Amino acid sequence: MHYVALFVAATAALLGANAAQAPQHWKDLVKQYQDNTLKQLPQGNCTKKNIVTRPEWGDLSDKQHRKYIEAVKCLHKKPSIIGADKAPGARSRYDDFQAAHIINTPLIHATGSFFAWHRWFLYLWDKALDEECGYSGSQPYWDWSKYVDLPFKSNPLIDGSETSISSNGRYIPGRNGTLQTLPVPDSSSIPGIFTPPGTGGGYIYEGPFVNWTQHLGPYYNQTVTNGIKVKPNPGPNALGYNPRPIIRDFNNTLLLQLNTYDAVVQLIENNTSIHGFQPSFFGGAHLEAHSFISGVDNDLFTSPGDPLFWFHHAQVDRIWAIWQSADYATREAELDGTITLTNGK
Ligand SMILES: [Cu+2]
Repeated sequence: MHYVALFVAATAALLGANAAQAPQHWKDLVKQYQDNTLKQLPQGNCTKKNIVTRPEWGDLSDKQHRKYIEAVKCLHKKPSIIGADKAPGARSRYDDFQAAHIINTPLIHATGSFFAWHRWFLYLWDKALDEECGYSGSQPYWDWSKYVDLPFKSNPLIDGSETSISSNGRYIPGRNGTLQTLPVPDSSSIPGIFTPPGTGGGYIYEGPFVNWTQHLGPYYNQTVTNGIKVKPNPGPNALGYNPRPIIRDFNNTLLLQLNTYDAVVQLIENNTSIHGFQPSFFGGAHLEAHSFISGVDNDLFTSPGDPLFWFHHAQVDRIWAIWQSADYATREAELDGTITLTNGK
């Protein structure tokens, strides 16, 4: 695979996107992104011919779905190399990625490095899928808007079939939402992240990831009160060994607020500076989709433990790339803030 930068890599993925129900304005933004990105080529070793593309899951064939699922399971079988000093609970190469996210969480969320760190993280993930597990494609994205007003079973990514990333958790009634406090010195002055209960709350029960075991986390022990009792992590900073299946709690209401095509267009158009774009996106569409997935995704630290994380963040990266492409000269290297969570406030 050839990489220059992932904003370049992501370009041609959009060429295959099925945006049939998308408003014209959104299609124009996507077209502008493709044109402006291709105009920059060749760049280094990257040309129009070898550019890496990111597809939307629904645009891939079942055969391609199976290959991807196989590669993720392969990373989950390969032994961890991160080292017990860093992450004593890590058992697999998959866990190494989750551990890196846990360890870096306070530096990479609501900080200047949020977008760029996660772009690099996706790049390393792609590289591991390719070099360690022989997956020749690139991480597909989850187009939230494409399925947002349909039952989640309409989305082949989460329809629970053998070619999906499994589906919802079993429904558990009578739950409260979860509240994550932020890992800052005086968290009492900063509102946490509240997620209301959704339509699942239990373990996933259909599709290829039913027998998947997560090993690290949780960081936030309040998830214990949200339906299934999750054992607190026995190690330091959620990095001890704590095997358990995946919990999900899909909630379309959350996506309908900030993840529709119209909302995403507004996010891009209304924010001409990174200082508006990043906080609006981080606290808006980005968080809503994490909360839609729920389970381990109600945990800022451990969210990559659910394989849906990669699809969600490929879409976050795509939206950032579309925003950047409107004015590469200014926006390509523009960052918002320091590397202290919430900028030390
Ligand atoms: Cu993250």
